[in-house]
Order: sequence, then C-alpha cells, then structure tokens
Amino acid sequence: MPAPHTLDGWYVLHDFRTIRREVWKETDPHTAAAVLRDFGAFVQGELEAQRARLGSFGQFVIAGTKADLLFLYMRPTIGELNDVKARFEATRLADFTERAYSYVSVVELGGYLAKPGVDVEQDEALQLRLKPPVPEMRYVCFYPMNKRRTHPDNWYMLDEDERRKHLMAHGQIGRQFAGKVKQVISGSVGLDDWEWGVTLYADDPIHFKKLIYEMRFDESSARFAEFGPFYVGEQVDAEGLTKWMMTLHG
Ligand code: 76R
Repeated sequence: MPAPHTLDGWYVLHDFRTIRREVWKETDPHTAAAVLRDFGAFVQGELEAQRARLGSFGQFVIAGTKADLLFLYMRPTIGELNDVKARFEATRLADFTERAYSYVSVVELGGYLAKPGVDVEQDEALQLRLKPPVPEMRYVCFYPMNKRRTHPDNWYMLDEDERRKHLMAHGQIGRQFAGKVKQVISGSVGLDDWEWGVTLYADDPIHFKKLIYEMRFDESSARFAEFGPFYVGEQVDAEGLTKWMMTLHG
C-alpha cells in the first residue's frame, strides 16, 4: 500500500525549558532585570520574523512541573531552526534554563480529504495552514502521538478508504470546536520519537479537555491512538514573561 500523500510546511521546534531556580534566585535584581530586558530584544526579533512571514514564534508559561517555559519556533528549513536555537542559547536568559523536553516536526496536512486540482503554492488558505503563525489565543496544549501498529489495530494495515472514513469522523468532531480550538498537526516520522505532534490553541483550556475527550470515543483515537506526555501553558508576551520570572525570583 502506498503511503498517503501529505503536504509539508514549515519545520517546528517545541523547546521546553525549566528555570534553574537556585542560580536565578541568587542573581541580584538589577542583573535579573537586565537579563530579561535583553531577552525582550530576542523576542522582538522573533515577532518581527513572524510578522514578515519568515517563521513563527510563541512563548508560554507551562502549567505543572514537567517544564516552566515553552518556546515554539517554525522556520522553512531545519538549518534556520538551528539558527534560532543558537540565537536563543546566545541570550543570557538561556544560561538560567535547562532543557526539559524538545520536539522536532514539520507542519503536515493529510491528503485524505484534500480537494483535487488545487494549486498549493497559490492557495492562500493552504499556505497559511502550512506556515501557521502562533495565534493570539491565551492557552496552548502540546502532545506527541502515534497511530497504533499492533494487531488487530494496526493503522498502517488498513485500506486507504477505511483510514479516510476514520479521519472524516475524526474531523467532524474537530469541526465542532471551530472557533474555540485551533489545531496544528505536525508530522515527525523520521524526525522525532513519535509520529505526530499536536499543538492546540484556545482562549479557554477547558476546550482542550472537551475536544480531546470527545475524540477518545471516536474510533480513530479509541482504537488507533497512543499518546506521549501532555503539556499545557499560557501564552505570554515579553512583559508577561518578565513578570512571571520576577515573581519566581522573589
Ligand atoms: O477537515 C480537514 O480537512 C481535515 C480533517 C482532519 C484530518 C485528515 C483533521 C481534523 N485531522 C486530521 C488528521 Mn486531526 N487531530 C489530531 C488530534 O487527541 C487525539 O485523539 C488526537 C490528536 C487532535 C486533537 C486533532 C484535532 N489528526 C489528523 C492526523 C493524521 C492522521 C494520518 O494522516 O494518518 C492526526 C495524527 C490527527 C490528530 N483534527 C481535525 C483536529 C481538529 C480540531 C480537526 C478539525 C479542524 C478544522 O476543521 O478546522
């Protein structure tokens, strides 16, 4: 059976960081403020790149203790993602962080429900979905996932028609959350440890729970989905990050 056709967009790096509390709290308040001011310039640059449609950027304070912060970047190439990583590491703030988790993937649109005869390069809506800016929504939810490959629920042994049928039902649930949850699916077969990364945005995090719970009862998730760790966070601008970091500083 041939693999289904996919459209692939920008490469994505989810970079989860935890603050080195001991060193951060020991820093004198003037230095701490300067570190955050300098970091504001990095953020400014990333937001300008996003406005110029050269990439995407978002920063989030993560709930729970798996990580403190998420920096989300998208770029047309892995090389450019590596440049952003280096520029982040060059900031003074980076020295106060350690790596909690990271994920590399590429924005993916599945071909199952694609309309034939569309010129991808000229279709503005498709281009926006392949190169999605981080929306101005307050919350993010990220997790990696697989489609199961064990008998009798091996997704990869299903006929294409059967997979399409499952994904249509799946998409129907998704569309009930239109306007409430924005989703970006990125493929990571050959790029990272799971097969897809799921990034969801919403203004109310209860919609993450409701959407994902609905999907659990749908066959495409109930039979075929396996999930990695879940992260949920709140989007912050430079000022919001500074405020949070100074609260942590004490
Ligand atoms: O309508 C369309 O054009 C797209 C229909 C669609 C496909 C093909 C769709 C819609 N998804 C598709 C593919 Mn999805 N999606 C997930 C998760 O938590 C879980 O149970 C699964 C994680 C969520 C929350 C989600 C949300 N989707 C896929 C694939 C690829 C499968 C493959 O190619 O084999 C995965 C891994 C996946 C996972 N999906 C939607 C949503 C939502 C909210 C929608 C509706 C989007 C919209 O109409 O705007």
